[in-house]
Amino acid sequence: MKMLVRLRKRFVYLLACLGIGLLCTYRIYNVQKDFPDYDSSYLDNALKSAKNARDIHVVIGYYQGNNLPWVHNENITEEILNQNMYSPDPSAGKMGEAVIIPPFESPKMSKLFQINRFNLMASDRIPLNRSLPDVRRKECKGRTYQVTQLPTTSVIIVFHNEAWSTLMRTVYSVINRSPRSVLTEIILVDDASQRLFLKESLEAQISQLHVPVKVIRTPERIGLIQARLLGAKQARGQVLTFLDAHCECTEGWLEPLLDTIRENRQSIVSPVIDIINDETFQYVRSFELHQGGFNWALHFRWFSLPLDIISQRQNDPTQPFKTPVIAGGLFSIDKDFFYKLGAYDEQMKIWGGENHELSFRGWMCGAQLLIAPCSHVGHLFRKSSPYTFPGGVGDTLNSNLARVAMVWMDEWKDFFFKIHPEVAVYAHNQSIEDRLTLRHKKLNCKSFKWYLENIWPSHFMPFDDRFFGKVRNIKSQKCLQSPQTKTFGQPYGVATVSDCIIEMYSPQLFILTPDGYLKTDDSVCLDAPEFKDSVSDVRIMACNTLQRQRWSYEKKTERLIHTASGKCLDLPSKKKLPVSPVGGIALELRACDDKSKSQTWALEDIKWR
Ligand SMILES: *[C@@H]1O[C@H](CO)[C@@H](O)[C@H](O)[C@H]1NC(C)=O
Ligand SMILES: *[C@@H]1O[C@H](CO)[C@@H](O)[C@H](O)[C@H]1NC(C)=O
Ligand SMILES: *[C@@H]1O[C@H](CO)[C@@H](O)[C@H](O)[C@H]1NC(C)=O
Ligand SMILES: [Mn+2]
Repeated sequence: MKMLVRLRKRFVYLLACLGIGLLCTYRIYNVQKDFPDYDSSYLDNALKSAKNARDIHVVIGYYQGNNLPWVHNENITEEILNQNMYSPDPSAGKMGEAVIIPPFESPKMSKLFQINRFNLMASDRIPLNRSLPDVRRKECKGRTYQVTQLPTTSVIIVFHNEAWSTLMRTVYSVINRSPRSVLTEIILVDDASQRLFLKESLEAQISQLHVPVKVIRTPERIGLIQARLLGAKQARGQVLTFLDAHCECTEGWLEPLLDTIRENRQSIVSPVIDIINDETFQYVRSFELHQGGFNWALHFRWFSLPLDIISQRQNDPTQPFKTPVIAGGLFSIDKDFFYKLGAYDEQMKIWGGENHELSFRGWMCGAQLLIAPCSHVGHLFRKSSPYTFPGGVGDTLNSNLARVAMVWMDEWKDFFFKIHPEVAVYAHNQSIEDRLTLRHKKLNCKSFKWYLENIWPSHFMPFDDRFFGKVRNIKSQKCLQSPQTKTFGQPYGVATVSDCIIEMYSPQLFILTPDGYLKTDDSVCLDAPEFKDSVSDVRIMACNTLQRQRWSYEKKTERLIHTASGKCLDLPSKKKLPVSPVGGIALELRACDDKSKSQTWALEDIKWR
């Protein structure tokens, strides 16, 4: 209980800090990482409503400003905060290797870690021009680009109290690994940082570089969206390339981005985002074969590429592939097209949801959003902590998400607001006329239905072609429920039935797609082994389009038949202990039996719009 109170305090503080900081996670390599600062877009489980916050693996990322009560930083003085401790060791971190701080220095290391929530001591040891491995596939290394044909670009980097070494390493990696002729300039937008080393001494340093680098400073904190707009306004390159302030670009990162825009000016293109480890600064290659999407809470998620894209890629793995949503931190866009498309929604505050807004708007209004697999940029992902906490969600983010839903999601906004009433309360006083005019009058954009059908056919939203609602077992009168435990941010575990909950309760809401997948939020599916003998367990796990996840509902007999085994979804034959404290009963597959009442299921439609 004490723990809860403490966590609640933290959470309240966290919300108070939203103005200066961000909440987010990022999931890749099945590791959850956070993004505490100016990371535009990685929303997380932590932002679920209090109602269903129990047992959710929560990841909190925050920019902690100078002081936060729960961090033991009382000894981090202004003097330390304002000191630039960059002191490179020429071999530290070379070729993207990990930097190991010797044990005798670990007390100091831990203390400094709190400042930026990454290993500042390690960062300060790595030269600004550190070498990195070339992580591209061989097909990418073999590709050449006509640099003279590529459009020019301005690289725009927004920062707030960034460490000097991470910021400057970002700048150096851009300069050292971009063809000089296409790199017009680098624009640093300082969103009201307090650190002294980011002031005159930064300007002195960048004036020495052989690429124009300028700093724009905001008199007060304006947030990521406004800061990017400010940078974009001053850009002289043909393409805007946005980067976070703690990235490292690898060899050949820029050409594929610019080439994609050369081919089609209406492209919005992201690199593959690799991982810079927050403790060691090791450069870790990440998966290429993921695309961005979102869950029912509109939180950004990575999902495996659909099979049709994977098979297209077999001919040419260097080709950019579609992504329904971009992660939002790192991307390139033609400058004129950016403005033609409506830039950013200026009424969105500080941070959050702007990547969804840009992605929906892009796809629905004539752009294509792509990931260029030959472009790899490392991003420093900060560590996550598993918290369980109660509480609501931040004003900023909810207000932004409410705008996204109201302007772009048509009838799916009803669904979103129904299952997230805590966001719906921010809908009443949004003025969205300008954005609606942009959508319907200026750009003649397509519908959200078109977007779901054509751009993200593997989505797991309710839709005209499918059942949406509760799946009730007739004999027990209990409802199919996805597990409350999460692995890799997705519910995972044994499929159970539990007492039916009357409200729109996400874990008990399912869709049954026309091709027979019984899916729920976060793209998880009802799954059972294919073999025909013996009683077998039924699970909820990541959807994978395999036969073992296909089901058919026989209306007449009300049975749910597993396609691969021909067996029926059933209650256990003998009384089993509930698998969870909430009393879930684990399900089984059993030979179908006309007389068995425990094999009968009612699909109860729920009105979602
Ligand atoms: C802060 O410094 C004092 C004295 O220098 C020391 O006793 C104390 O343990 C330090 N606190 C932390 C959290 O490091
Ligand atoms: C980085 O810069 C230093 C000093 O200019 C130089 O000696 C070193 O070779 C450079 N390292 C790389 C990897 O280019
Ligand atoms: C909208 O309502 C919220 C709370 O309901 C309030 O905090 C916010 O200031 C309001 N915004 C405007 C523009 O009126
Ligand atoms: Mn970032």
